[in-house]
Amino acid sequence: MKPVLIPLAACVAATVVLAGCAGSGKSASASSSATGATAAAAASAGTSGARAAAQLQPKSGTNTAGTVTFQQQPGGVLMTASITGLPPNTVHGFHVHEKGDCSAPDAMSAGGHFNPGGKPHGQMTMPEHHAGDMNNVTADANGNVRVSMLLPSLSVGTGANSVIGRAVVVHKDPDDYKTQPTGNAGGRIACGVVAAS
Ligand SMILES: [Cu+2]
Repeated sequence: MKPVLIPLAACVAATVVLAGCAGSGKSASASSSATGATAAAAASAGTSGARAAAQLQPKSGTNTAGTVTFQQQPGGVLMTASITGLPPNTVHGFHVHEKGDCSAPDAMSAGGHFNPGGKPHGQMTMPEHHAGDMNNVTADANGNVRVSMLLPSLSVGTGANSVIGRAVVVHKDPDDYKTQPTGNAGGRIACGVVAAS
């Protein structure tokens, strides 16, 4: 935003009432055109509004379960997760894996991180990361997670980066966002295949 140039005296309370001060609407149109560009770029990778979901099943002898939904949006894919049965106040690696196969008791059947671009593993905010890299999830005092993230490198339904037919995996340990290619997140404690919904 650049409205700092305008009548500062008239806008002394600008930090609080920015919208009121910038009555010209300049700041609003500037930011919306920026988002619009991102939107156009991302929309080509998926059908806007398309949805998919995965039901997480316990793996590796845990009671961890949950539901993960994906919806194509202009800036990426909006992922929402609701997970139960984690140890209280713990942090867990959380990724989309390449194979939609959760049949193994340890979920190793889901393969590695979903990585259609052949990138190194990293945090999804870093320039280079697997398309399936998501942020760690943190369980509350009751062992539950409710979180949403906008995933910039995935799509729903079309293109090489579509989540459909992949798997969502919850790990025992936190992802360090560095160790290649796994993030050193430990065993797989829940897994769900992603299907169109
Ligand atoms: Cu993983």
